[in-house]
Amino acid sequence: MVHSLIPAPRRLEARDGLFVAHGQLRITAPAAWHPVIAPFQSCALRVTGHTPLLFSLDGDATIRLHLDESFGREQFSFDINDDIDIRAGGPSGAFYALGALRQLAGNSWWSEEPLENYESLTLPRVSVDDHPDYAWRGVHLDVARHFFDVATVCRFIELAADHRLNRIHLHLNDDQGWRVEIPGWPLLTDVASQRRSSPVGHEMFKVDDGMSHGGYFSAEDLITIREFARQHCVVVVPEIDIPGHTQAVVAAYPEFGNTGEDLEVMTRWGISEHVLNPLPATLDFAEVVVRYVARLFPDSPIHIGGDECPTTQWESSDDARAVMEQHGFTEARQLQGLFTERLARVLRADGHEVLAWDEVLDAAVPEGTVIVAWRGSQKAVEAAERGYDSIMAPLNYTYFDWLSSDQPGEPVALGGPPLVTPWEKVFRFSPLPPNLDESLRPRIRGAQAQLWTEYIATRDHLDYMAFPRLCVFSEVVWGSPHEFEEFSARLRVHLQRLHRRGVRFRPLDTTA
Ligand code: TNX
Repeated sequence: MVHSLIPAPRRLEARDGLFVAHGQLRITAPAAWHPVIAPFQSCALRVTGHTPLLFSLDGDATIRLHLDESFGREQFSFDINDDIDIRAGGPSGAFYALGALRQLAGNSWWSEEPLENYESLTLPRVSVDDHPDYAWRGVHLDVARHFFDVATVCRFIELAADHRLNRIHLHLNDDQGWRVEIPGWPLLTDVASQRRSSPVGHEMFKVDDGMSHGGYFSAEDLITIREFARQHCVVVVPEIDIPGHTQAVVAAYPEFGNTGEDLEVMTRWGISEHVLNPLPATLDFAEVVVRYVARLFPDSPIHIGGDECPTTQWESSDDARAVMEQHGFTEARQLQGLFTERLARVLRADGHEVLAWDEVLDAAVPEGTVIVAWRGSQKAVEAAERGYDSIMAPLNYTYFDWLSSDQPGEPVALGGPPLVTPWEKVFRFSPLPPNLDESLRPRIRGAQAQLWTEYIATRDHLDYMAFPRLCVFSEVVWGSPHEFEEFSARLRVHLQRLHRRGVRFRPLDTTA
């Protein structure tokens, strides 16, 4: 047992005795790291009753953080003796080291509320060295099928960061809702952000709740999320999903659709055939919207969607056929490449890296686009062989909207068995596709877990689907999975921390 750290450290050496610091802590750290130390300070205030004093100059301190230029940015080591010395390669390394101290310090350090009886900081005397295997350790959250407010998204980011995940991919639009205010396009919020009804229970029973559901983020909201994430060393990756999954857009602006018919925002789950048309005005619109969202996230990669775009309407549209002819396309599928190429070009000119779901590989894809491989690890292999980097998001391991078990009593989820992903299975996931040539290994940036929210409408349900699978995923993508029995023992201890934090995780042994 390595003091139940999750993810497990590369190296941990335990010594005898405890470190105890009474009263107000004093911390020294490079000034540039102070913002990411703030979350630790708030936590220490809840536990000790004092906000730790934070200085940039070396001096007398309980916790001293130093830059080690030989370290990777997320790498860290620490030594707990009479004081605590932390070395890190950058702010994230420092943040993760302090996170590890919170795990070592005991469950009070996970309390959401100030303690009734303040405690000292008590730690085992250990030394730890750690670094991740993968740069991209992500979690995706669908705020389109069900909208989650700023507070819920920030809490989710905080929990992801506690597991050293460093990317949150926000899925901001879909057939069933548009979730971001765009100046000049008021109907995206007035019309597309609301739906009249949602399915009750499983989609296949075709029962409606008849209750309107909606919501959207203002620019200010997204900046709040972005800055909160930054303080937790998480990069927000916004996604505008185009040209498919856009029935809500077409409901608001029928001129961007293919049939001109009067539509409403989709009230059932599944894939709409109402996709964007490939006409110049529509591509202009897509460009304006995506660049606007991207400007709110100047330091972020931008995801342009591209999944599941049915071509049925393009095939029977004269306009679409004319565009095909103009480009010399022989298949409607190629029209999707017009969106991918245009958006990738302008976003890259604006300084962003561009991501897209693996379906974009079926039409033109500019060099440098990063492929999010969801239909299976083979898609990452294909991307790598064609010269693209990719992020592993295979549905059979990383779709946490799938059932947690095949036992009765699980809340309704996307599919029935065999669409089941127990936490034990997540432990067997490897971000490296099994049949990837060794030379292509650097093309795998990392992996991410997906939380699609057709069947997840509340924060408690989100907790249940995300945890403990996200804890397991964090260990795998950090790159330190141990032996299963040892890991499960560690996970049990870790779940007590999450319990203290108020997380409504799925109990490990419950089958009902
Ligand atoms: C496929 S994965 C989708 C989503 C659904 C999800 C349900 C992907 C890029 N598209 O639209 O929500 O399956 O698991």
